[in-house]
Amino acid sequence: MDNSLKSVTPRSSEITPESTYFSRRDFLKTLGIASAVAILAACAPQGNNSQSATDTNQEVTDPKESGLKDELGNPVNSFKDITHYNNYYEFTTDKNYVKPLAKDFKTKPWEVDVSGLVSNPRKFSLEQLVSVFKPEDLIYRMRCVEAWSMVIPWVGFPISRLLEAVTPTSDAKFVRFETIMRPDEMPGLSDTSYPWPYQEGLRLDEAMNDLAIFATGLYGGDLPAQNGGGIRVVVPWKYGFKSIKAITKIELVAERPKTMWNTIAPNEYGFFANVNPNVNHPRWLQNTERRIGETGRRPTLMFNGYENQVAHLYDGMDLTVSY
Ligand SMILES: Nc1nc2c(c(=O)[nH]1)N[C@H]1C(S)=C(S)[C@@H](COP(=O)(O)O)O[C@H]1N2
Ligand SMILES: [Mo]
Repeated sequence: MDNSLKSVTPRSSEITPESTYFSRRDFLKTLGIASAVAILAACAPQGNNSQSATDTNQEVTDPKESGLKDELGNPVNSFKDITHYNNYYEFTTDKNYVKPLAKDFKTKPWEVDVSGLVSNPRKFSLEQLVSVFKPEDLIYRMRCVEAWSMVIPWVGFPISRLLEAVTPTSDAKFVRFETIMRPDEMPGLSDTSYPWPYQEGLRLDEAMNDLAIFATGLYGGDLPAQNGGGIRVVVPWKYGFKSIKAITKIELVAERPKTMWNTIAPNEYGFFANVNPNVNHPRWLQNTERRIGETGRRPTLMFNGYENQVAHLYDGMDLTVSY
């Protein structure tokens, strides 16, 4: 994504420019007549090594063969699209080069620290998260603020489950997420014009909505480094930049937290950043989008098509302006 700061000039070749979540059972039903590869992938237990699991059996997943669709009937993107075209500024601003640059990024072991306004602050290993919260297959649309989109079969669990396990106090009003910083493995961190670490936040009621998840995998396997492994946030009704990758810290706070894109360019990237076809970005329209893997453009849907599940969170907010 690009922004208004002179010192930060990402190459943005990309200004042509997310109901229902499925239970594992529904997901498998949705498969219909599916390829053995996809069924194997969807049933595979979480492996031990993200790189090898994802690069062998899943590399070949063809969405047309898998038959996987979201609840609106849109086919999922291929494993290749999802893992070769990424926004991840800690590595590079070039979406086509995140994968090669992230190939040595260690997604295991992984630990997340949960602190702040909670009764039971604690650390979770990725293995603990998986065994306690039991991630499921969930197909969500992902709509980048840059006006491209994908449909992604995540493996994840509701953020609400983790929050309930640590018991937020009555003062907790927001959740803040922070991305890990490993300068030796993340070459993009050397660009000090960005206010690292990447940070994001949600209002507590947004974070408690069932659609907001922590993703620990995709296509039934582990979460590749370039998609935010060890563990990331996915909030499908918001622009993609809210779905923060590689989180190492979760903090419950009383005040609205600082977030990276909102700090860089508040007039372009609101804190709420709900997908809204009626509110244009200052420098481009938001009423259509380019679905990766398709030609032409499709209409962008209010709340990325999740209006029924989330519109109530914003009762009383003027949805004709950006936040
Ligand atoms: N830590 C971190 N998280 C991030 C980003 C980033 O640069 N760094 N980019 C965001 C943006 S702009 C988008 S569109 C999505 C892209 O996710 P994907 O590459 O898995 O499709 O990740 C989001 N999460
Ligand atoms: Mo994005």
